[in-house]
Amino acid sequence: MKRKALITGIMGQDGAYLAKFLLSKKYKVYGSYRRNSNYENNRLRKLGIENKIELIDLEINEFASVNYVINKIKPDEIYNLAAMSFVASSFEQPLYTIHTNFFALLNILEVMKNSKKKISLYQASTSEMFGNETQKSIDENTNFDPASPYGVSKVGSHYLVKLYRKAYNLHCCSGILFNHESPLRGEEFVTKKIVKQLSEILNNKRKIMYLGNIYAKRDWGFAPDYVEAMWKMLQLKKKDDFVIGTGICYTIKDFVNLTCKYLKLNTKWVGKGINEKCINLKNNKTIIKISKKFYRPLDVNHLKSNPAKAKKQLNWKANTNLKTLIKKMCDDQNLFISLK
Ligand code: G4F
Repeated sequence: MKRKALITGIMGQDGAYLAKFLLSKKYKVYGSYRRNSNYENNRLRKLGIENKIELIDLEINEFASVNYVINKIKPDEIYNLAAMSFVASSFEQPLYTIHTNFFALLNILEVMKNSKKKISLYQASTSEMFGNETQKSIDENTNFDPASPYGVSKVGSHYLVKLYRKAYNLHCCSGILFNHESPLRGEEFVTKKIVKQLSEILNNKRKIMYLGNIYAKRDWGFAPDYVEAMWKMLQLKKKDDFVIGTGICYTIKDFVNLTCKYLKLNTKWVGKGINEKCINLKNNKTIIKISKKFYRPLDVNHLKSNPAKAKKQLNWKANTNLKTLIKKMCDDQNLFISLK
């Protein structure tokens, strides 16, 4: 009998890579998407797996819908990746963020609690839960101090998982994933925005890019490495929570500079604060400016993981460094531009 996995949020970056990974492990994969959302399976198509997955229409905020789908499929494993995951938007849509990220998980946990079948659940926790708590490496014992409605919603969910594990002995765990990117990353996130817009500038399809806080530091890994960690967590007999990251962090400005280097754009930064800008030395034109529009009411300035527990207990480590990640993203972007 094939093992059955249900992935909520299958249309996102992680959902698509995880589906591909689970298919390679011979799972029967079910993927849920929102009834009212624009049905976009371009990521699944790009990975060549759109016909290998059973897509399920699920309204994750409705208990009846969650109850019906889980009892119909009877999955062995559930990966709850459905979320309002863009931190900046969570300031504009706090209620929607908390509903989608907190109450949806509660629906799943309640169904699991009442189910006779042993179901394992992976919950997508995040480094955004730590906020500006620390400048040091973050591990599973670091205090939470969320700096956005998104971070708050994820802290709540994180504690729900712990509570249901302890109180009802449910097989559930949370992966505290630091930023993870890929060619499938959405354009609203800063890495994809930088790669896409600099590639457009290089190809004379755009003149200028605007960024916000370029001094924030992030610990960026490669999404396909991270979905393997999700699966490994669910294979543990005794479920536990893990920090997943590379252990190295860079500023947004570093990411820009490494991308320019890979694209062979010879650039120089001048000015300070809101007036800082980046100049293309080939023609002396400004290609990057800072805009207040992309600043958040509160930002997380420093995120760096300590993934030692995952290395020891899951035998997992990030295999892709930032330079390789940028190369993968740029090569994909430029192939896309050249095919247009
Ligand atoms: O790419 P970002 O939007 O990702 P952020 O906020 O770190 O969140 C991502 O990673 C989290 C894991 O830590 C996930 F939980 C979350 O769902 C998401 O996947 O922004 C990164 C940094 C921020 O400090 C932001 O202020 O880049 C800064 N930034 C500067 N200019 C910008 C921009 N971010 C965006 N999106 N767009 C800009 O123009």
